Amino acid sequence: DSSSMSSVLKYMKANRVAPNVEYSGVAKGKNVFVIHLESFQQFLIDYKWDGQEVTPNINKLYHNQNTLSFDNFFNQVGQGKTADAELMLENSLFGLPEGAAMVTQGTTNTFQAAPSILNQHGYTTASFHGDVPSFWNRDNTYKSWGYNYFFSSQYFKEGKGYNVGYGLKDKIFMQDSAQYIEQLPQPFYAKLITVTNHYPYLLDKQNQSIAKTDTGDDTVDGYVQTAKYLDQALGEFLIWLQKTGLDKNSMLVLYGDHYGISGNHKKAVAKLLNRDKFTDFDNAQFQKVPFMVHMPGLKGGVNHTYGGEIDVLPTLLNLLGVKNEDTIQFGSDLLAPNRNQTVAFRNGDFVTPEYTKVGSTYYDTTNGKILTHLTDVQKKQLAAIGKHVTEELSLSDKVITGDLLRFYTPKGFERTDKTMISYKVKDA
Ligand code: GP9
Ligand code: MN
Repeated sequence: DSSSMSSVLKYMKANRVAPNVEYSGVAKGKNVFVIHLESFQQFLIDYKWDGQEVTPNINKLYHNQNTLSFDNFFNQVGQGKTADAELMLENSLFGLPEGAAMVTQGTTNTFQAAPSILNQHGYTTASFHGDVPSFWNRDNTYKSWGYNYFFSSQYFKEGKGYNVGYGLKDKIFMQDSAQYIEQLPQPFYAKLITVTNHYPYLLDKQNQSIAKTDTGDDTVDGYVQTAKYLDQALGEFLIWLQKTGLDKNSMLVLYGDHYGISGNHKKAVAKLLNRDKFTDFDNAQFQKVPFMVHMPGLKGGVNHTYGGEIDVLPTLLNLLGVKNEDTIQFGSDLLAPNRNQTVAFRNGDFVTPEYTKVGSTYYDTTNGKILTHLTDVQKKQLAAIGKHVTEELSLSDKVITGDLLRFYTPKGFERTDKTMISYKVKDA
């Protein structure tokens, strides 16, 4: 209701952080590629196995001087996994404590999502994914978000051995997406959701080009193989971008959506990371995923700010020079000086540059040690951080469960008319 909305607005007013003006509009009018790296964790960056880099193309991009890379960027998903990541990235709203908001609210809710916002700035918006359109209710949610096009499995060629796990293999998917990308009016915002690097990390012999790891844990050991395959698919895609010249007028955004290896595989992970143990603190650190923005001429470097998926939309809108002052977004520009570096996890745990909370245990983030004797000052700080985390999560939940955005329209915002959008949706 409207009283919930006023508490949300009050929160926004108190917590809004001005973006980094040095980066405002540096990508104005550029095409945007958002590449969703399925289950891709930060530890894979520069990771070596079997005498080779697992992901050389992603590593190269990570270290490129025209890439803004982040090494303290966390996934913040809950049960909705990929769906939560998509929701956060394009709305700066948290996933729900249970289930996936794309499924439960995606069809009916009012959103002020990236595609709608960018449509108004002359962008054509399209999502690409090699699974059936109904998965995570994408076919309906994307209309609510304003996606002009949704290229799902319905649009891609089929063949023997083309699919593995949840959909089209990444190399075929990226290759086959090209014909549609080429036809998009520019500037466009195109999101490509890969899927091969998904549990249980299956891949045909022909496409395996690195040995499995040797932890002895079957749910873990194929991970490097599919991660490498994803990296190669991206490498081929980057070459295509160069061939078309699209690399020159496009901004490339890459992110990992969530962990590939869950906290239930401590022994195997310790072995992978060459450590003797893997604690709950290590597991919190293990939730880091890549976030990179690449563009010719962009002032890059590895940025150490603590942030996460909730912060992507304000970051991108600033780079694109889109005014973003009265929207309902729970994140902040990752490049903003003096931003709040508290990273909230869906279960109320959090990480900051100083503190890490896992359940009822607090750690010193700088060294991973358990804080056993909290000083009064620390107690106060932790209580304040905890309160902030609870507040942002519960207010975001109210926005979604109460469909509060239908009561509030940012200045000048116009939602893309859903009735004008249609995708091929014959389901398998
Ligand atoms: C399926 C894919 C997988 O279409 O996006 O989602 P996940 O299992 O990672 O949430
Ligand atoms: Mn996923």
